[in-house]
Amino acid sequence: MGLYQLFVLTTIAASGIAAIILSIKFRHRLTKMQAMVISMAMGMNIGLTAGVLFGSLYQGNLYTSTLVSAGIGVLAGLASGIVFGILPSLEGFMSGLMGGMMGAMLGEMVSQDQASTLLNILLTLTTSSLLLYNILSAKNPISEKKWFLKPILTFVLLFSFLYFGNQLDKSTAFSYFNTSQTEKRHGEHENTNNLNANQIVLTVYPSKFSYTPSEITLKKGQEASLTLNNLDNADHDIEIKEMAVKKLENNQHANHGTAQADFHLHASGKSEATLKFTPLESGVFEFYCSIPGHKENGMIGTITVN
Ligand SMILES: [Cu+2]
Repeated sequence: MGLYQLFVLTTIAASGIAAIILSIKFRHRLTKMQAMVISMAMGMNIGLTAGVLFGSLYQGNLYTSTLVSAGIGVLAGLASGIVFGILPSLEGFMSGLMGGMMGAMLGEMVSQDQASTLLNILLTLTTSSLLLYNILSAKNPISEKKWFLKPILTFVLLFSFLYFGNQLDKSTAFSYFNTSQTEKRHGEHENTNNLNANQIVLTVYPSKFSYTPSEITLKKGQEASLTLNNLDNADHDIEIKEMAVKKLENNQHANHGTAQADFHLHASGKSEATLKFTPLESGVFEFYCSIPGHKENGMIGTITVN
């Protein structure tokens, strides 16, 4: 986990704790309806933020990120609503559940860069939601003393805090591990170009959402070996629909594609997989990654069979 991810996690934890303290402090000054709005805002925003964070950290493992984020969202919603009674608690619970689930899906499907941008927006929403306690409980916020200074000061403080967080290292989880493994694999493939022309290695670099190279050429009727060298933390695959091939050798990961796919090669995070096959018809075929969101992010290429 990078410093930025830790910053996001710490900020949502602090926001959750602040919500508990503020709920206790304001419990006699807010109506049930106002408390419901606040617990919904806290549950939803913290759930969404945690979701995008864990969805992007555990890319390829939506099950784990959904469970973790929904759990965090539910806790945050419950914690902010509990002192106000059953309705605000329920509202917080359901909003946290929904925020966590939706956030995890979002984090799973966007690239790391897009996730950082979304996290900045969601963190702003989360921390700003804490101001609802003051705003909703005030009899008439505009007529209070220093009504101008307070929001400006709050804005400057909040902005500086989030700006500082945004400068932190955004490299993703686990990048400090598995380095030796990656280097070893890198070495293995350094001379691929000098090998048999039909031994093709497609590399996926960390967080890049693309194949290198993305255009390959094969000879019809000649056996080819295609290796997916996945250096990313997330799972990736190569899927081709409607290309007639004869498969000569499947490795254990290679054959769990969708029913319509004629070609499917899957490589889990930080691993590689190879499939040997013979193309049986000529033409230009599109290949892509079948993991949700990856094709849309640019994991696409073409195979030309002559
Ligand atoms: Cu992929």
